[in-house]
Amino acid sequence: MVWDMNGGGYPTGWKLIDEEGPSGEGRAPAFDVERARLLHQHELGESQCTSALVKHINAPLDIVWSLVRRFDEPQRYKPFVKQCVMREGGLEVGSIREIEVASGLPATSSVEQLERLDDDEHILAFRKLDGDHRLLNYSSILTLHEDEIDERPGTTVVESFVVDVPDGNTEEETCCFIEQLIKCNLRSLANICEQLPHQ
Ligand code: A8S
Repeated sequence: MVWDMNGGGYPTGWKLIDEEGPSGEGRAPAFDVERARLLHQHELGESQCTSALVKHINAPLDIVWSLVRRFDEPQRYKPFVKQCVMREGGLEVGSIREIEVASGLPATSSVEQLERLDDDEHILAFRKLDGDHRLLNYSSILTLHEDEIDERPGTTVVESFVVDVPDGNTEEETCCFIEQLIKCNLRSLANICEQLPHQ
């Protein structure tokens, strides 16, 4: 389920991925939402679309960040990544990875460049440079925010993207397709982090 957050303290249009149902909808986020909003502002060109998804994870931020920051190993949590090979660098800005996409998707590969990796602010941004897929000029930003619920350490993930709307598709189709993929990624990230042992 995706709840469109016009209330609850999130910016308009952000979509909260929440399997718990509408009860969680109105929960006031315990982090600086204005800062998050500023981090996820994209400049939108002509025929581009953008969206932002939000997922709460019941695990400390350090655990979530330890998976997310590994630009060289997206297969750790992204279920559609079959394999990843570094073409240039490792975790420094400018590094380039090539992903082999799992079967069943309208793509086979994606070449992606790390644009930002901030271990203090917990920000990761990358851009798709090339590959056999239809998502031209795709770039995304993922940020983590400490967000405890009932005094239990938690993390809110915000992931936003901007992309060209491919010829023959509508803005809505494009956004919807990408949102589905990101939702799978963030659910998988949550499942893994929530199962890892931590105090
Ligand atoms: C990500 C996000 C996305 C990845 C898309 C949207 C992609 O790598 C996959 C399937 C496609 O059809 C397009 O964070 C493309 O990776 C999984 C190859 C671009």
